[in-house]
Amino acid sequence: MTDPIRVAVTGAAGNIGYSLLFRIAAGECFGPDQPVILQMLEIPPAMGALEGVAMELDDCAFPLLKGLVLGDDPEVSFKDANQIFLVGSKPRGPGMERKDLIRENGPIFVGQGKAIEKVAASDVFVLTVGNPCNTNGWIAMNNAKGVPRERFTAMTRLDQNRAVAQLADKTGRDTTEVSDMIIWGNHSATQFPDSLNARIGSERVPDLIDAAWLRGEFLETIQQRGAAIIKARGQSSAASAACAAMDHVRDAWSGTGGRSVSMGVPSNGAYGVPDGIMFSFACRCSGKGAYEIVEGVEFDDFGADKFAKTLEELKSEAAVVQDLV
Ligand code: NAX
Repeated sequence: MTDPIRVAVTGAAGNIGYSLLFRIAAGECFGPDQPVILQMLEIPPAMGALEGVAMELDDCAFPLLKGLVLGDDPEVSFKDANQIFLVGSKPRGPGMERKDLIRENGPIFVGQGKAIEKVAASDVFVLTVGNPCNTNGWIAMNNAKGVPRERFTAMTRLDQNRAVAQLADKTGRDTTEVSDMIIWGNHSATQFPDSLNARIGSERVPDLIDAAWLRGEFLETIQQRGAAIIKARGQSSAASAACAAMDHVRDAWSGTGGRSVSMGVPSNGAYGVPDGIMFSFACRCSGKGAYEIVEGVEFDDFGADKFAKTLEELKSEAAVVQDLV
């Protein structure tokens, strides 16, 4: 049998962790032939809950699960890790503004970035889910300068999946027929879900759905979907977030062929996004965490304006935590 890979998950006793860990252990992320060792990080007050999660993982007797490591020290949890899901972070408290959340959570990703550089495997691939995920991923990346920066990414796949589902629903088509539905920029309300360049089967979305809906209701639904789930469920998206995290990592590890997917990745200057900013682009993955940013996508004036706004927001988030990188 293949050697196990080490998969670290932070915030492992949280809601997303609870959905994510069992699916990874079942082989849904790395395939049915790839054994895994799960290395779970929590903060001291949550260690009791983490013990409970570990007991449940044991109780599943997963054939692919070859070990569990529990801890509150990133240098233990990230030791020799090939894949790291940075999920753990503090939720936004009452009356807290986005910039307060950035300042509150930023330091977590300083320490975790340093630990990744120090102890993770040389092929480590990192997905940041904890919000604000683009900026948190950017902080971790900048505190791990010994790790190739392309190995740090942030999650906008949930937004992409939401957009795909909305387009399929609107046209009565199957979700599998929707392609090139890319989220550009920040995982926040300024994100730009670009339906103009999306396709359903061989047809362009703007040829199938009227522009007013695409620019209005569709855009708003995707941008505000997270808030709508909180309102309905009383808790933020967890199972769908875990599903998207697995989609992101599965694609990065296995490759997407010619398919484009949305990933927050450090800019290489493409589309005029300043070098290093953790921006969601259209990416094609070639496996083992390698990917390229798809060049040459064109936007109309509406799209260019949305693109500029989400870029501005990311620049201003970076300015708030400049001292941390
Ligand atoms: P929970 O509050 O249920 O769980 C978070 C867990 O992280 C807790 O168990 C907490 O003890 C732990 N934690 C806090 N600080 C930590 C640290 N320094 N090291 C390790 N663990 C730590 O939140 P959950 O619903 O699981 O969401 C986790 C994060 O995902 C949040 O920041 C949330 O905003 C973000 N999300 C990101 C999404 C995305 O698309 N990028 C969508 C879903 C979600 O909103």
